[in-house]
Amino acid sequence: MENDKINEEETATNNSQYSADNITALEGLEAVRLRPGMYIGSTDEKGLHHLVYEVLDNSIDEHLAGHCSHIVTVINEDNSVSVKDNGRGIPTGMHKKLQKSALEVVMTVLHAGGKFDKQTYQVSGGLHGVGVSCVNALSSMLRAEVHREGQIFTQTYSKGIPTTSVDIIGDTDITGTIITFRPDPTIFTELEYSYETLAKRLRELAYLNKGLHLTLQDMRTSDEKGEHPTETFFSEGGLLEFVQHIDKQNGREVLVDVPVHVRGEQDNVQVEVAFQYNRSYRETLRSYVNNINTVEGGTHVNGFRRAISHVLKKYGESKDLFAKAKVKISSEDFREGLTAVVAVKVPEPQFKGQTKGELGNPEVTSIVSACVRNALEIFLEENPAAAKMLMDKVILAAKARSAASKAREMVQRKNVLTGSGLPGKLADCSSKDPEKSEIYLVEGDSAGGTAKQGRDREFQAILPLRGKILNVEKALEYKIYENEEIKNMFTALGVRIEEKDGERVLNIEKLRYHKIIIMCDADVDGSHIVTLILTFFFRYMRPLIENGYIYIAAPPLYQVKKGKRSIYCWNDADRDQAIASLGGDKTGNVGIQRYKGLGEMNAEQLWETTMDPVSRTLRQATIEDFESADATFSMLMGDEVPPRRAFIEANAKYANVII
Ligand code: 0RA
Repeated sequence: MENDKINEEETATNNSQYSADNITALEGLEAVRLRPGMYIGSTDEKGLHHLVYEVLDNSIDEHLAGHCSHIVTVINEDNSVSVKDNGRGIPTGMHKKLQKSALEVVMTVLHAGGKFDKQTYQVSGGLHGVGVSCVNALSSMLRAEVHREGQIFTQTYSKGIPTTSVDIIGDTDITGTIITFRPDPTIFTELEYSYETLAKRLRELAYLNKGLHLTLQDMRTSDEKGEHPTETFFSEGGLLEFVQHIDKQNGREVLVDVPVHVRGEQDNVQVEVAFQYNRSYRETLRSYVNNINTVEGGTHVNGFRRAISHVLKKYGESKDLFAKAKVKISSEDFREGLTAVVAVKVPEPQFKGQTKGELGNPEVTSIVSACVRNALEIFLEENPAAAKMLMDKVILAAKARSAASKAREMVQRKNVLTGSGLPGKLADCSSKDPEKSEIYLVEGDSAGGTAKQGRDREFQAILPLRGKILNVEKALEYKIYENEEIKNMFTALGVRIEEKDGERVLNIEKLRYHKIIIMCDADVDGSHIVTLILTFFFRYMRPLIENGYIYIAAPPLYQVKKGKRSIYCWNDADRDQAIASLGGDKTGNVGIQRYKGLGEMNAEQLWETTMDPVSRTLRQATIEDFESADATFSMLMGDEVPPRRAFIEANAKYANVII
């Protein structure tokens, strides 16, 4: 049947068919240009990078087919990108039905994708796998160069339409494909590639495709020796090394030296999972379907979690450990300190969820679950000492969870009982409309006092925080409810943590302010306090960040004064400009005040510079990338010093503080 169809297509070569197909191809490319978001997600920075991932996908397919060992991605000087592989090369022979080179078909026909012969791993519904023709349609220029059968073939396109024929430009003794494309500036709102973004994806792809060398080179910059930044990503151990990398990057100490690593296949679904436990209290789980990161998880992740809970619970019960320890175990307890990567390959994945980042195929759950169950049972049997450590950890997690639940109840119940329930230190605003109301969380009682004098009482509330708040990254949850400053934040904000199906969720229905502004001194201690407060919001009140309610105030660093004229400055460059504009130079004439802390400003100055909505600068806290934010908080607030020092040294130049 399948063969019949192909034969029929190959022989249908009459002219009307040919031109009709051409029109269809053009319509296809036009559709991509009209609604690029439908094909590549967006036309911002994300979409721009997506073009590269799309081209890489084809080369990785060659690797999966066993024909490609090295892929080189080059960011060219003009922000065009070249992806070069040593695969078999895109076929260049005549496509019988369309009467043109297969190369042209692959590059110009939507969904031809170059994968005529393997429909198996075509991704539908997700954002990848739309094919290199989409990239072509969205590029002002694309050039394909194919080394195959001893010859070099090239063709060039503009907006997906060929501008040359397929030309033979020379001889070659290698095979492979080089795609160079320049994203169309009339489509994309951002045109500059980020080395870091591409490096992160290539690193991930190296772990997901062990044995494949992935090189990234940036021609836009060079060092003193004239050499361009270049990195090659390669993993021999695949996911096993991936979980080790994640824990190392997060500065986490592992419980057992070697991760559990499983591979299996059933009904055409390939499963690969690696996981290990560390001494932290967090779960870090990354999941992939056909090399695509599934940020919202899905059936593969459910299968993994089900297996972990099932096997560990059975093991503990068989040894009567939970009853002896007098704890009631919940599935959450098996997730504390767990780092895992779950990667599956599914022939026809269905993606759902808000960002299409969740796998929907129900059959995958039991396939992953069975695979992981087996491996974990064997692991526990073979490593009794590790099993004992794991069980101790699970029991501790259950105890801590129960303590946290009680402590939370105490704090949250007390609020209801004590009338207004608002903290004594809070100077509330008169407005009761959360959308119009703001709260300043201010470092120290003295600056808090100044802010209370300087504010607009109608809509600005002030909550002074004493000194450094608790580092929640290192504290068990129940400890945070014993902390005065944290308790005050819960009550002042009017939010509560509730348990739904064993998960903790933040209820923000009664949130009292839609702007929560952290205001600290512009010095090292102040920055530390901002980080501590952000860590608290990230770990326990993340929806407030996700909804865009969290801001950081920016007090000025200098006041430059001459006579009655004064200019506030937020950095050294502005200061120098202010000095010049007031007719002074660095040696004097002009008065320069350097503000080390909020306390050096009077109420009026604080209002003018930092609190007046008309003139203040607020920085909104956002989460661009959950995984790297998670890793950064762990690393900044955790135990390991070297990664923290490296981060501070690398990022000090962005910090707007006086050291
Ligand atoms: C179709 C068939 C074959 C290879 C490819 C496409 C192919 C596509 C791309 C895109 C970028 N690099 C690529 N490398 C290969 C197999 C051809 C054969 O059987 O030799």
